[in-house]
Amino acid sequence: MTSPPRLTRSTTPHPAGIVHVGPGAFFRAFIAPYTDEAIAAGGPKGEDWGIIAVSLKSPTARDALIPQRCLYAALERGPDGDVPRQVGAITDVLVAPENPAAVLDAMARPEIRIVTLTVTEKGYCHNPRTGSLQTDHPDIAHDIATIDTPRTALGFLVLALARRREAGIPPFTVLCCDNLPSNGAMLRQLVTEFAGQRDAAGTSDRLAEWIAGHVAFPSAMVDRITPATTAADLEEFASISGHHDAALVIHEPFRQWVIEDDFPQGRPGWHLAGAQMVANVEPHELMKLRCLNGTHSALAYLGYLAGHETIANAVATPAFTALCERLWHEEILPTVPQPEGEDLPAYCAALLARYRNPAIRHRTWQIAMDGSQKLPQRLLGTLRDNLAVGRLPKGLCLAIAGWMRYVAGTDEAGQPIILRDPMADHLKVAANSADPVTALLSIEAIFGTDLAGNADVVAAIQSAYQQLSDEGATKAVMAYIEPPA
Ligand code: CS2
Repeated sequence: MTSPPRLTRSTTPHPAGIVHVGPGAFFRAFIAPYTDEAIAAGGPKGEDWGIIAVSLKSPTARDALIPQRCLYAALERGPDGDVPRQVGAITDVLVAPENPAAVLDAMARPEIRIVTLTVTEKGYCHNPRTGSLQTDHPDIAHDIATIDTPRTALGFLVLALARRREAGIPPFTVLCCDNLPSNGAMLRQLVTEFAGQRDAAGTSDRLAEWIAGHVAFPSAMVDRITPATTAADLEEFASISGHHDAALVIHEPFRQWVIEDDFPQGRPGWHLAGAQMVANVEPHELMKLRCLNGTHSALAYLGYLAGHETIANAVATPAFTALCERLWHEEILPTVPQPEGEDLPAYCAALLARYRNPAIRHRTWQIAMDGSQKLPQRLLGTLRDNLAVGRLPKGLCLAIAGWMRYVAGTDEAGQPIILRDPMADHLKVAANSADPVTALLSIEAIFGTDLAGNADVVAAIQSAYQQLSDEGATKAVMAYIEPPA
């Protein structure tokens, strides 16, 4: 590793122009560094884009960052070594449950022109299959009624927008940076639905209409592999650098940010840092969600069951490499429209090299989390597009069966799997019933109704599930890549 930076700030923090919700590792490895570089490249005019980070849950990020004056190192780990960088875009960190008023005040300030979000799929409290608001979610029900103490991202956005309307301040632009399809359009729909519920309850007046007419929700595709930082990473970094960095993040060299350029109140010069500003991000999103996240989830479930702790371990085996290659070339790429400027086969070859990066220990267990929220956009849309042209994609069915085996909660050695999913209780019951495939496929919030009604799909998933149970994941993957003659 080249000599790591000291955590020093030579100038005062930049004035804030952005509030970011969800200050986890991905934000610190991606949005903050891009913004830092944009500020540096933008000269004096680019300076007022500092970021106030907001945690909706725990104080962890605040407790790590504030004692370090919001400075931290982002450590790029490539096959050829490590490159540490100091990131300085963050100006403050707020913890919403401790002081929701401070968060609303920050979001309502005129100089805040953008609110960015990385709250993970489940943070939007939507039905993963349809994208509509889960009005029976306890936090959403609470936030629809509250005047000043929201708990959810949607609650904060809508209450802050309402305040700005009342004060005659133009609305901020909302930039969703989570791995969801058409994420801007989806968030616009959720925010207006939520505001509509408040209008109906009499807590606001025609707010939904105002939001729909005045607030921009550009979509974005985000990409950088960022495993959770472990205690061992912190120790290793401290021993090399000589200082403890509680907010350290570790990421791969690659990054890609494709953003719809719709920022009525202006934006940082993210393009100066390499972000691609486009008119329509959808083809880029589909490419990434299906090629990267789709195979990531397949590797996570099948790899975990086969005993691989990390993605790099899984793709170090010929069987799991061949699994990815067959999935891409036979089942995924035929469903992906051509994004401008991308070479799809080369994109997939580069993905394999990224997965193989031995310096990135991305745990299969981490990616396996929240499958109920991830399957629809990662695997099920691709499955449906194959069915629409008369193809039965057996590899996707195997990946779905892998998820079904995984959520049953016991691995191939009989050890318990710690299942993290907002639907965990429901999934465990279904997965441990007499006919797990039928029981899981009938969960409409994940699968809709069409897949359970397709006899070919049901048979393919049943057969893959049986094979996984009888012979284990490695053999099931081998049988898919080399079907018996
Ligand atoms: C991963 C993603 O955790 C997961 O589910 O598939 O976080 C993935 O690493 C990123 O989308 C890469 O950009």
